[in-house]
Amino acid sequence: MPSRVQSQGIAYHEPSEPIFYSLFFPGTLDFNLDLNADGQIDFLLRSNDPGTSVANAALIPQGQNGLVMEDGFVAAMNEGESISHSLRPLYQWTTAKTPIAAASSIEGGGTVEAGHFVGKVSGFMGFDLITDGRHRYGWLRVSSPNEDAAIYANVIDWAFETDPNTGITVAVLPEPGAISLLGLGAALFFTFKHSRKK
Ligand SMILES: [Ca+2]
Repeated sequence: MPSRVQSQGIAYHEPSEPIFYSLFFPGTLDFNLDLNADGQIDFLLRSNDPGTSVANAALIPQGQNGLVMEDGFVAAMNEGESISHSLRPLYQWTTAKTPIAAASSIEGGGTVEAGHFVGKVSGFMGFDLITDGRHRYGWLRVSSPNEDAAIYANVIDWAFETDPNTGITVAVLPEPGAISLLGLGAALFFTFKHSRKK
């Protein structure tokens, strides 16, 4: 399997509509994520999966798609980590529905939270879009306005490597000219973000 480090083509996307999960959402809420904009839903982002009795959020792969998991929860990956066929030993690929976070109320007030996004302002989820046995690896960034992505977070942006079976590095984007952008809105947003970062 080829494992080129150099990125040839990265598709970057910033959602035009708010996409979020909230463990306080009253009932189950799904967002359909079509990450490569081909009309096929790739993942469901679910608030409060009814399969468990505690408040939760989950990422649900569709078809053969995969996500990066750590100890039974969606991994909260960091900038600079690589996503490819082989992952760091603490991570695993899974095609199963995987909780992002869970929270239960305790007597006397407060909550007990579980998952890798507990207390994080933002983090990255690794994904694998599989079409005809070919893998396209990517990352999706979530950010929490109340600084706890185990309770509530918005999807900020995502990117994936368009060359099949080629790894991607979390949050690393090539120069703007080398990116195949999905729509003008994404182009404008990227330019803004890129210049602000420097
Ligand atoms: Ca799709």
